[in-house]
Amino acid sequence: MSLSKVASVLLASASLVAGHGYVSSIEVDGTTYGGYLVDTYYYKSDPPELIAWSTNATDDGYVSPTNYDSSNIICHRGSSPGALSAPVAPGGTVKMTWNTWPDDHHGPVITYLANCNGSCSDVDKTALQFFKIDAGGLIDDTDIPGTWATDELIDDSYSRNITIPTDIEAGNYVLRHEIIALHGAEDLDGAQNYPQCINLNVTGSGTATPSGTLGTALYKDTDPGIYIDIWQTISSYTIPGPTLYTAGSTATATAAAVTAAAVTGASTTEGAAVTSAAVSSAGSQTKMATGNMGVSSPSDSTSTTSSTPSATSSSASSATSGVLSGSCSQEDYWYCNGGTAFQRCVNGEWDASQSMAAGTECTAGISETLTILASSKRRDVGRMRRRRV
Ligand SMILES: [Cu+2]
Repeated sequence: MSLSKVASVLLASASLVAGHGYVSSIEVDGTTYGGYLVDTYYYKSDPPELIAWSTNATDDGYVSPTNYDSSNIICHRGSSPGALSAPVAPGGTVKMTWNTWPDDHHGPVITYLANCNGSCSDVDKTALQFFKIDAGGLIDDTDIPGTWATDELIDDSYSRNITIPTDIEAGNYVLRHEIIALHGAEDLDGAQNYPQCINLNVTGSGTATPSGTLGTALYKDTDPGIYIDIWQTISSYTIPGPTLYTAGSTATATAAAVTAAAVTGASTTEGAAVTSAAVSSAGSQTKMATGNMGVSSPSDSTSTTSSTPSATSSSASSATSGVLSGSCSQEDYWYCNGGTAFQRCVNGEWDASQSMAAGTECTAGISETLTILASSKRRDVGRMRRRRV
């Protein structure tokens, strides 16, 4: 070990109280892979070969918005590609598990893919073009600073499941998974990005080649989902980054901006999740079914590799009323039934219908986020004390 590394060890030991996190374990289609244990492997002369990318972020720290145009934002500071890749089928599941996460570091959890166009083990990260495949943002703003995707992640044993699009072409991809902590984001450059990357080898016979965005062009410090005060009631939260890609759609940069109208009085009861409008995927309806008909299952890759919508799919058939049952393909999507009840796509199935809270209604239809319109009554919520870490 070099002297400088010894010095780094001592410094890192002194700053362990920081207590952020990193992805310590990855499950890909049922097989578990080790993450890059930065507080251990960085100091080893011969660390194990992994699907995970290495970094030198031994402080468990973050990348700040002032570095959004630097390569540090791509796969964390000083990152290098993993030597290995995990095979995954289209429609397969990747479960990213963090070693820990501080519960006051609220914010979105976002995941992207980028085609390496060859091996990922020696790819130039600055050339990778990422398309978003999964995103969770604000779930419920009843109690400031709200319930966020990070809180879901903590509740799920620090993990999040991500579904690989069913129609992307086979090849080697970098999966970029990221938490953005917003507890200090009311200040410009106060957000904290914690990106983590792994290598995947997507199998199958997909043909889709979604357009992507360079890592250094994903965000700006003034993005509405980056520069935001979560310590006051939020009428809508826009998940940052390019539009969510969903199988069967063509990914474009034109996010259908859905802005929740005057939600300041969102007087929801527990269970009525307020996820205010954010990324509405313009092409997402192509795989929705109407009424009680099932939606094509994520594992049904043969019918979804085609660019032509299948029989149960029509861009005009997005359900707006009636209880849905059976399978659904867009995990975590919401379905607002006629404005008065809602359901969610959980583990590939529509869950039980729940009534909207008194005085609220949702915008009918299926979308990534449930838009809730509140009665005109304002909530009387005092401004919560800030906690800064
Ligand atoms: Cu912190």
